[in-house]
Amino acid sequence: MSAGIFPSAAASVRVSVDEFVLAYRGILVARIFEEKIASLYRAGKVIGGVYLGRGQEAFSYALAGQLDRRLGDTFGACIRDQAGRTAFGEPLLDAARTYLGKITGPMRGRDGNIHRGLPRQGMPAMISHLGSMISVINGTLIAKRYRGESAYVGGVSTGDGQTSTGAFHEGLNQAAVEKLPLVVAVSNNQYAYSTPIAKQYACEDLVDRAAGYGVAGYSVDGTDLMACLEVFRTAIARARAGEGPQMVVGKLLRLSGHGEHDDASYISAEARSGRYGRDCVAVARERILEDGFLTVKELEALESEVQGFVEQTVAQAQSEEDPSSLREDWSALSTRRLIVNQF
Ligand SMILES: Cc1ncc(C[n+]2csc(CCOP(=O)(O)OP(=O)(O)O)c2C)c(N)n1
Ligand SMILES: [Mg+2]
Repeated sequence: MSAGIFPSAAASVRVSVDEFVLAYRGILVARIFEEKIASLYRAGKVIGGVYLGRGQEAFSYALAGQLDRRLGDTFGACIRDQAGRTAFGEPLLDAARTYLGKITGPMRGRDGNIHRGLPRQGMPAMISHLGSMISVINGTLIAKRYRGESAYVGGVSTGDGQTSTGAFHEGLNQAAVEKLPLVVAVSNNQYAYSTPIAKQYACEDLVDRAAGYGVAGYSVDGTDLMACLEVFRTAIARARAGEGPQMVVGKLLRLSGHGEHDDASYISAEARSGRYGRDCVAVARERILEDGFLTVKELEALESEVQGFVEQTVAQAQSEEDPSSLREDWSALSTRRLIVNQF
């Protein structure tokens, strides 16, 4: 299970059977949806890159699915957070429309993959520059503080590579100094593109860095949905209770290339066959059956409901209108008037 600076706190948290099954459904939606998007990409139907969260769904869901928009929580997603985005409340149809470049999508066909957001609902659009989302989420928290709001938490998703950027350091240090209710998730998937962690940092475990910032640190097996749910529940509760920033490092493996254009041939056989190379969806499924959370029949019914939901969502997006170059003005806002006047 989870271990770190507060192992006993995580151990005292209880996740109910219903919550676990709901979480399994959440990670399955993301997995099936992304498999579908990957096959559409290979069929040439997706313009732009496709970056999957395969193997990271449990860790992603466990943070974003336990934040609470009704309390004013905010979430800064990263590239492998399909599970977290959906769990936080982004309609799956928004994601399908974005990948397919549809005019009906939140980006109106301007972006083909992951820079969408729902800022009014607490999910700012993702910034590509690694580490920068921490400052953005800090900003949402400081704004809430100025407005006199209380009980809100900000979650932000990062990766191992991002922990070495200046933006990550500045953002986490600011959150610590300001004692912001921030939960930083670090998906340590053992690679930043093709760079292995041995070439990224010299400390034994990334969680060791938390102490340097003066923030609480937790380390968790990111392939274990139950452990992830428990550790994030603890971290979120502590942040909400005024105990300052929390940093959770999940050990896992990216079970795909950096993007679908990358065959990931550089990932070592040792990493693939190790404990953290396990597939979190398969591990959660096994847990459901082993602990009798659902019968085989109930589980299969849930899985076919999810399959149908994803297929229906993607089919709807596929049937919708593509943007028209004659009607759409895609110029930068600053030059829009100029272009419009030319017509
Ligand atoms: C500041 C910055 N440098 C480089 C990049 C290019 N880039 C995009 S994703 C990526 C790898 C990120 O690695 P990690 O944080 O471990 O996340 P992962 O892709 O493994 O999920 C890089 C180098 C970037 N977007 N921003
Ligand atoms: Mg990585």
